[in-house]
Amino acid sequence: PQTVYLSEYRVPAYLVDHVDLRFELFEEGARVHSTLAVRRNPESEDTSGRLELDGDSLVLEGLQLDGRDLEPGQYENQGDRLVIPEVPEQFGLTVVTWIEPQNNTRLEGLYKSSGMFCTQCEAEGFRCITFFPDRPDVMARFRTRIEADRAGYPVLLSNGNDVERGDLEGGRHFVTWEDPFPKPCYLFALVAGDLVEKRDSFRTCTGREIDLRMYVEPRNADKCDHAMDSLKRSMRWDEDIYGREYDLDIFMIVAVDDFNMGAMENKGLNIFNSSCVLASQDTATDATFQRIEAIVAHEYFHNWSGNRVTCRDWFQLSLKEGFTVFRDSRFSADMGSTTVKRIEDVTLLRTAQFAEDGGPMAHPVRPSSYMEISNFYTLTIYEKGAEVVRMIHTLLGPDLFRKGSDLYFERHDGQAVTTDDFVKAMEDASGRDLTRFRRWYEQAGTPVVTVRDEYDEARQVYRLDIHQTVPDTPGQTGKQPQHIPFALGLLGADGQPLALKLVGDDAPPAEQRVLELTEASHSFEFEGVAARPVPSLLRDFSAPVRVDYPWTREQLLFLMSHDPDGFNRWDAGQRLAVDVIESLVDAGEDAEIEPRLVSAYRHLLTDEGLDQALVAKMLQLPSEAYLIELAAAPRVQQIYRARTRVMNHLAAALREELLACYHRNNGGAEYRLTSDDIARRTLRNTALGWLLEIGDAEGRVLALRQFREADNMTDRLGALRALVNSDYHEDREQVLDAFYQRWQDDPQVVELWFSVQSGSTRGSLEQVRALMEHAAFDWKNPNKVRSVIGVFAGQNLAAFHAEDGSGYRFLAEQVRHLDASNPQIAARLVTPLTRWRKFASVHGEQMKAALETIRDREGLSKDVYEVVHKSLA
Ligand code: HT7
Ligand code: ZN
Repeated sequence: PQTVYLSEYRVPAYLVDHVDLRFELFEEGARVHSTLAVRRNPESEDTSGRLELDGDSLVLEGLQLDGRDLEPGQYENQGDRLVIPEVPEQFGLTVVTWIEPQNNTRLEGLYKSSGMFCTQCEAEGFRCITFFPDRPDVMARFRTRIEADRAGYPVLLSNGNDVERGDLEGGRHFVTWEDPFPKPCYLFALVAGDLVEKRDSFRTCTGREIDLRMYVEPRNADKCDHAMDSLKRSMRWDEDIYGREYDLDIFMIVAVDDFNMGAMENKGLNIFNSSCVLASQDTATDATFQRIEAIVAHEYFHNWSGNRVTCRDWFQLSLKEGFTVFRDSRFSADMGSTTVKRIEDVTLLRTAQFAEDGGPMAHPVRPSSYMEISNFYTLTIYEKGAEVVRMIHTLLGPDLFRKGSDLYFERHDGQAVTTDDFVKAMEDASGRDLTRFRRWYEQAGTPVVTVRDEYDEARQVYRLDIHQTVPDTPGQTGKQPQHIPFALGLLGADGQPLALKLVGDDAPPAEQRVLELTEASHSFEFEGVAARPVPSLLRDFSAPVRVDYPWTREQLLFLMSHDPDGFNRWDAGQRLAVDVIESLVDAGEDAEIEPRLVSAYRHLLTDEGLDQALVAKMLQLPSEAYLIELAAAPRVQQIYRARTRVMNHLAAALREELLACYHRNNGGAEYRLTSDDIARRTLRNTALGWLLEIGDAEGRVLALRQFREADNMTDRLGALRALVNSDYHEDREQVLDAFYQRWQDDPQVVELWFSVQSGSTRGSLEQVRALMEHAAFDWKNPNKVRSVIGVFAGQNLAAFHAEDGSGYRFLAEQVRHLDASNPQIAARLVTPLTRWRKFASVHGEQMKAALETIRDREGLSKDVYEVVHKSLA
């Protein structure tokens, strides 16, 4: 496969002003008539007169230029490209293609899911529908006519407004849609199916009434309210916080079962993976409700950050994704608990994005090359990209940041631009120089910030020496220092924050400072410090870096109870738990477990005056994945055993407190989605999980009762998970069976049922293989593949890293199988194996061998080829 380079970007030679589409949909395929109004781009240096259009898996049935058929000698159909060597300055081009959506298992372009037609065009799916300049800097107005059988497909949707509809011969009908906003073809969408419509409306800040519509299969009609409410909250929030008003008269959401990602922001017609939009108290957990709110918001926010202002090319993907994740994250924080949301974001970043940034696929937020763009929808582009925008927000402050975003939207409305244009708007609006800050977009790798401190009692000065390095990553060495906003505070021995005054700095004393690190090394001296303080570093995780500071356990315990920064209080607890677990990895079975960890957890469980949402987070031990990420050469079985030992020890020592916590939080009240209620449910289910972990008999009775009596899925699944992760084998089988009997007709609940089992550390590889034989497992459905195979490799780490290498061989086998039908999902699934260099010798070699079996598969897709070859290089 070919590599595409950012340095080779050229403006398009031809622009398309208008696209007229006509879809004839049939059971045996679809005919697509596309008429393009094309003109030469005056800004292009290419004056050859040669037009090149992208295509993929298309049968060309007709080609006309300005109404005249082109003879075979006048064009060249190269399969992935249609070339017309000589075209006029301006012309109309009609292309007729035949495609087979019913056989499209890649789920790119036009495909069928549960009997309905739907599209996924980002990033390069439109070329699977018709020949077209499939690049985001070609923006056109679309008019789309859809024709289909009326009985089978009563609902026909596309972008914009419906302008005409009517009947056709043979029981068929049509609807025509017109989208007034020029857009790249990746935002095109079409849906045809037998769907029910749920309606609502939203009055914008200027008094326009927007028609809100959700389209779902009839059996899901009662699962739309939460998404609809989330949508209205998002629309209001974007007006309040960013001054962004919705622009069309209609906004539509469609749920489809087979979808490669979470959702897609097509203009005016967002398409969602069913699991990311449908919810009811009975079928969705708190986490699902929160995820839906975040994704609905994310897709809606794209209407401005992505659609009105789009990307010039796919190297700029983080322009829309990083910014939009930042926006949805602030929205979720505003809707719930800011600290909890920050903890969740940082947990994902530190566990998975840091791993990506340290692995073979490491790439900058703005990559400079790729083979397959679908492989670059990564945690680096999304989550690190959001952190980069967040740092701009921290450096500028909220008012100047808003000025910058206003300028960005105003300056670039209707354009396809770059991440640099975004930074420039922020610079111009604020007057700040972000030259060095741009390195965050250019350099891959997680910076390491080393902090050492010294206290001078005689001068009453506390000094911090801070040094940063950015590690080498594939293809990038010798990196420059980055511009890091480093928030910190100092605590006195009484636990009170000190007023910070830097030597030689006129700024008035403050309890928190954001130091700006721009050089490799800095020293900061704080004056008037009466005694050695405890530093609270990188508050609220002000930059996506690793901090290296020689924490003592005393300091961590101190911060756990005194730090006014909620995030750092949680982080101190995590660091302490990591330290305790790591110290046990090489110790004997009888090594003592830090008694102060038990007292700290006891305090968390018993002090009801603490923020219970934060407590619920603080009680979660660092995950195995995070412990593995932190280790230089992780030995997974030992890490797993050490972590389990600590959990069992805590559970046994705190049994009474856990039972009290369970009963105290055993509501009985009406199910609500406030952060208090969510914290309560998290606490009681955490307590239950720990009690079952040690096989507590009373815990077992409570779990069985909760499973039977729960009036919501969070509690029902909490009880199920606790029992599945216990040694009560009979109960385990019984509840699993009862659960399946009750929910087998609901695919989203069956996905939960699958993942509870495949992610259970009590489960074996044989059990996972058995799940794949289950009637509900479906290779064609990405959610099922993820919930069984993906969850096994990502969460059941002791089994995945089994000493005999069986977990690795299993994953390789599934990737080889899936690659033939859905390369995008296959390439994502392979990720855990790509980290083979990190693991101690035997494991690493086994992982590498498994990767080689994938590499050697004949007819490997471009998607999997890129990931496997780069990770073996
Ligand atoms: N912008 C959307 C990306 C997306 C996607 C990318 C590749 C393959 C399939 C896909 N489905 C959706 C989702 C988002 O970030 O909003
Ligand atoms: Zn997005």
